[in-house]
Amino acid sequence: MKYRQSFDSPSGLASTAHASHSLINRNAWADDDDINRIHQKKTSFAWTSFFKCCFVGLLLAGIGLAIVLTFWLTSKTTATETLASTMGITSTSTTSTSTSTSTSTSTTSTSTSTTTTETTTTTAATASITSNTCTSGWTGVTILYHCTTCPTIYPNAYYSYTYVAIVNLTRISLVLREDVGCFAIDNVSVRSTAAPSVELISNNGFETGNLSSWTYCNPGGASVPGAGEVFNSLLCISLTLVPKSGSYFYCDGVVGYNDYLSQTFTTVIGQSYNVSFWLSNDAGNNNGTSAADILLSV
Ligand SMILES: [Ca+2]
Repeated sequence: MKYRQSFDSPSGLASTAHASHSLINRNAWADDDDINRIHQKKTSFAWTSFFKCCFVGLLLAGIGLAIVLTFWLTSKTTATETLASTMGITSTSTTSTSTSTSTSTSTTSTSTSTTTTETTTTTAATASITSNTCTSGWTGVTILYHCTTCPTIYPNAYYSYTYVAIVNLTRISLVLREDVGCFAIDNVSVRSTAAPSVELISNNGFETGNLSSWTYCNPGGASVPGAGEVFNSLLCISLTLVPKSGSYFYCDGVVGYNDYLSQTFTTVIGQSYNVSFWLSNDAGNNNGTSAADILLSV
């Protein structure tokens, strides 16, 4: 339509030329618009790309941060668990040590209480004893310790008594029989309560190695009479009988009859005395073939 009007008249040509110029201008404008639109599109595309890149970058940074946080939290949790585990092991070890100590203390206490057996008699009663050549003339007999079918006494047991003197010269006697094994006696002691540092019995621990200061009597002619002995002597072989102090003790394994070991000491009438000794027996309960009497007489 535009080309047919340009052949109708010159004015039409001019008009056509003007129109063509306008068209060119329009086309130029149109080109400018296109360029602007292209720029706008490019700019829009650039901003869009920029925002996309930022979004992708932020997304990747977020993922990276999440990974880092995950590793950090995981390692922290692991470290905490390791510490808790270590603390648990330490606590268990301490408890075990405490229990072991307590058991050891308890055992020591039991052993100590078994070692020492103390018997105290405050009232002295008189008794009659078998009359023989050893006991002839004895009166005012007070029996401190007595047993027949005597029990095993191990280790050494401590016996202590209080005695009120009735004369000025008092006798202490160890009357024993042990057909199978042996008795052992050590540290026979008599001390006045008024002067407790003074020992009234001589050779009371048998450390002379013999029976000096003592009177031995064997009325029945029994074999294997008692004697002051060193530990594990040939006369009274034993792995269990031991002196309470020093190297010697009185060992008596007399067979068939009683024998007597006595010593006298000076006393004051009405005065109280502490009488004590350590006794052991390595062959108890052997069917009535053992007996022991520790007694005082005048
Ligand atoms: Ca001794």
